[in-house]
This record gives sequence, structure tokens and C-alpha cells, in this order.
Amino acid sequence: HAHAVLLNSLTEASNLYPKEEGVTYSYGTAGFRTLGAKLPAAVFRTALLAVLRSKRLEGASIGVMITASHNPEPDNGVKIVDPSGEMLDPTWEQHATALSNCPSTDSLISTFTTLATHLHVDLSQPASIIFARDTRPSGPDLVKALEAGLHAFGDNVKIKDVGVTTTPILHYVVKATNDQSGTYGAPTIEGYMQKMSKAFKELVGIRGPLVPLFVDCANGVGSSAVDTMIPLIEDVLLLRPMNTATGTKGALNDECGADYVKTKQAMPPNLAQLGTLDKPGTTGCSFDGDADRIVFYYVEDATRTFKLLDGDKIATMAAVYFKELLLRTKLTGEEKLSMGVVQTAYANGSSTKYLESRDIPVECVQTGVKHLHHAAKKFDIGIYFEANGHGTVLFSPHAIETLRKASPVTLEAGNAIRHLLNFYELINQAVGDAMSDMLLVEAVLAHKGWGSAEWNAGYQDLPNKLEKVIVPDRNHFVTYDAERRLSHPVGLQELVDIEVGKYEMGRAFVRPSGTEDCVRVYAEAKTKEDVEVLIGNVARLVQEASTGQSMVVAS
Ligand code: G16
Repeated sequence: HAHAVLLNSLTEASNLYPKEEGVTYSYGTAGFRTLGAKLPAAVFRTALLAVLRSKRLEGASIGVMITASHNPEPDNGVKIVDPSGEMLDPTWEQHATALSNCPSTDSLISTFTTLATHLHVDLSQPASIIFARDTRPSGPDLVKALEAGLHAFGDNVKIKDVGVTTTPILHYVVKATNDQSGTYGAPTIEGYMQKMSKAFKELVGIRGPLVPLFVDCANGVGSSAVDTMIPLIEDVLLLRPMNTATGTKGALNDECGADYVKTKQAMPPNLAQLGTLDKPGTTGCSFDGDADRIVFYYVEDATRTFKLLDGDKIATMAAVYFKELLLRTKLTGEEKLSMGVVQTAYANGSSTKYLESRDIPVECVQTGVKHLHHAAKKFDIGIYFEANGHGTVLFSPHAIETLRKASPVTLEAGNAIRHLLNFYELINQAVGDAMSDMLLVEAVLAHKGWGSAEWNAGYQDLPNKLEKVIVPDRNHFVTYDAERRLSHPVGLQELVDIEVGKYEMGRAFVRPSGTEDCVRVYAEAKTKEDVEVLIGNVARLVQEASTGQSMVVAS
């Protein structure tokens, strides 16, 4: 009987959220992402999947985040967060896609019941869902669609609305809620901010107050996180928020934010106009629209040129510093902790060389936080960053236990152990967080006694460029070797190889985006001029291949 009541209730609710004909959803790099107006049906159905997942995991809390992060304001998206605070188990992505694409309520209900049986879900189990959204105008309607899906299950589903907040905060709240040990932190925004600020202040110690930092909030939800953090750390580090116009239509990610800065390799025009970074020694950073990415930058004194410190620069500085700390702990034998860095094909060639020259293991995986996170777990201290500024540092349970139990042989060893444990408290263990990464960078700089210029001095980026190519169907582009090579369209890779071979230190690759309807082309080479020609030629090859123009492999 209860089963029939549930199916009735789901049917009624689903009829209010029919799937538009002609729309095909795909759970991609970061969940479903498309125009906000096209998403209500997918969000409603995501609610159903999130409940199935929670019930399957005996009522563990599952997160749902409504955001399209770096995408333009009219886009929106939805993604599911697993109980550990990590991205949805990839084997469930196909179920999310299957539910969203059911053409009618009838097929949705039958797919839902089939999935429940196939996945061994006991529908009478309780479920718990925690959700949040970013500041996009389409957010409130999508929250309604989500709630409609959740409420259809009646009292059997516990719902927690974290409100308008950043993606990493939602991940944190999910992780902390499910943390059986109760040691990870209080499952609230305040709990998270307290945990981070306390660790940060302990790390900075007597090295503060630090030079104030300008924070470009991309006119997005990151500005509220920054506002909450300001009073907690202002005696040590003054944060100066910029681009905080969350209520201004069209402002989100527009000519600002981490994606703009990284892609254009320039600071947001309004910061440049205001002369925000003109004073020598000043540094700025940019969050993206949902505050899970960060890049830093400054203006070089002598040349007055813009200098970007991206995800690669964060990863390399953190890796070199954590390696030093690990050596200082003097932990040996069973207690010796491993450390490695995970990057993607976008990592600047110079950053990889720099790490390898310091005997730091580096692994390359395909784009997408879930892939990097997974690979980083292999190390006791796993550092992962995408060049675009997504990333974090993971500490294995073994690392934490070892550090907590260690009996330091010297004062210096004791300090190194204490620092590492504070970094563990500071750094989000569920997903990359612009806020926590910002404080990680500031803490390392404080320990080294460095400014941005010293940080940047480690290695010099090879000139590089990223471009979008709009093609009729990006699914025709299939990659392998961690997205560094193409298997389809057949013959295109050979042409790219010939092009790349013409330039000293040349490298280029082509991959379909998982979040936007385009193909991305990346190129690097020894000189800027070469990069321009190389990327132009590869982009042209991509255009030709996608429009079916003949591809002749030169002999
Ligand atoms: C998302 C993913 C990132 C990825 C980015 C771009 O970021 O979480 O891992 O680097 O999209 O992906 P693609 O090149 O496939 O479009 P965000 O910040 O938009 O959530």
C-alpha cells in the first residue's frame, strides 16, 4: 500500500515538471548543466535520484547543489554530493542521466522503480537530503523543483536547506553531517568558518598581520563567504572584497572571476581601472561563481606587467612546502608519509618539470575534480589542482593518525607536525574551496616570508593559451591518454601532431568540454608568437574536422 501511495504522489508531482521534448540531459563533468530555463525537469528528477542514493546508503545525508559555477548567468546546473562530501559515485551518474531523460511521467515512474529494484534500494528506508544554491536568478525556481521531488516522498525524507551558499560549504556540511567520529567540525556554515579561521590563525602565529588581500568575488556567492570570514581573521589578514554585486543582473562571472582571469590572462578590467593592484607588494585573487576555484595575481614592479599565479602555482608551492615540512617531522619507517601531486593536461609544462626536478611524484588524469580527487587519495598527502584553480590537499586517515600519535624527536619536528595538522584543519577535505585555498596560500607565504613575486619565482610558465571552438556536435570528439590525444574524428590527432611538431617546446590538445557546448583547444610553446600561430592552426583543424571538410594527413 505504502508503495502505491508513493508512486501516486511521485506521479502527481512529476506531472508538474514534464521534460521538454528535444532536450537531452547528460550528467557531465560537474552534474547537469545547461540554460536554467531548461533545467526544472532535470532538477526534479535529481531529487528522486538523491533520495534513492540516501536510502541505499541507509539514510546517510546526500547533498544537492544548484549552481553552474563559472558558466554565464543564464546557465544553471545541479550536482549530487555523496556522504563523504565527495562527488557522486561515478557508477550512479548513468542512473541520474537515465531518470532525467525519461520522456514521460509513466516512463519516469517505471525507470524509478526499476532502478530501486536493480540498485537494491529499500524504499521504506528513511532518507536525508541537504541542499543549497548559488546566487543565479534561476535558482529559486530550481529549488522549488527540487523540493517538489523531495516532498513527494512525504515525511520519509528529512530535508535541510543550507540556503544561498558556496559549493564547497555545501560539500563541507554534507561531510560534517555524516562524520560518525564527530571530529571533522560542526555541520554548519559557522562551524566551517570557525574551524578554518582557527587553524589559519594558529598557522600564521606571530607572523601576522599580513599584507591585505583583494578578493574578486565574481559578483557571486563567494562574497557572502568572504563577508563571514572577514571579522574572524581581520586581526591577522584583512580581506578586501571586490565584485560583490550579487543582485546586479548579468554581473555574475562577467569580466571578472577566476575563469575570466585564467582564460584572458588579465585581471578583471574594473580592478585594472581602479588601480587596485598598483601599489607594489599588493596581491589580488579571484574566486569563480560558486567559490570553488581560485587564482592569484599581481603586477610585476619592474615591468608593470600582469602576473598570474594559477592552480599549478598553488600546487607546486604547496608541494614543495609540504615536502619540507615532512622532512622536518623526521618521521621514518612505517611513519614515513608519502606525498604526490595530481594534475591534468592543462598543467603548464614548466610546472610538471619543476615538480619532477624536485623528485615529487606527479600524475596526470582527465579533467574533472572527481578524477583528480580519486587519484590524490593514493598518497598520504595528495595535492591536486587543475590549472584553472580547482583543487585541494587531501590527508589520508593514516597520515592524520600518524601525525597525531607521533612523538617528535626535536622541537622543530614538533612544530612541523603541528603545522601539518593545522593545514589539515584548514584545508577542505571534501572538495576544493576558494576560501580555504586562499588561506592555505597565505599561510604558506607567511611561513616562507614571501610575497607574490618570490612565490612566482619558482619557475616560469611556458606561454600558453586556451580557446573555445563551437562545433555542430562536440560528442564527435573522443579523447584518450588523460585527454591528451584524440581517437575521433579519425585522422585529426595526426594533423595536430604535425602542427605541434613545428614549434619548439610545442604542445597542444583538443577535448570536448563537459560543462559548455564547445570543444576546448589548449596550446603552449616557447614563445607567445608560436602559441598564437599554433592554437590558431589547431582550432582551424578542429573546425574543418567538425564540419566534415576533408582532412588530408600530410606524408
Ligand atoms: C567544472 C569542473 C572542473 C572543470 C571545469 C571545466 O568546474 O568541476 O573540474 O575543470 O568544469 O570543465 P570543462 O572543460 O569540461 O568544461 P566549475 O568551476 O565550472 O564547476
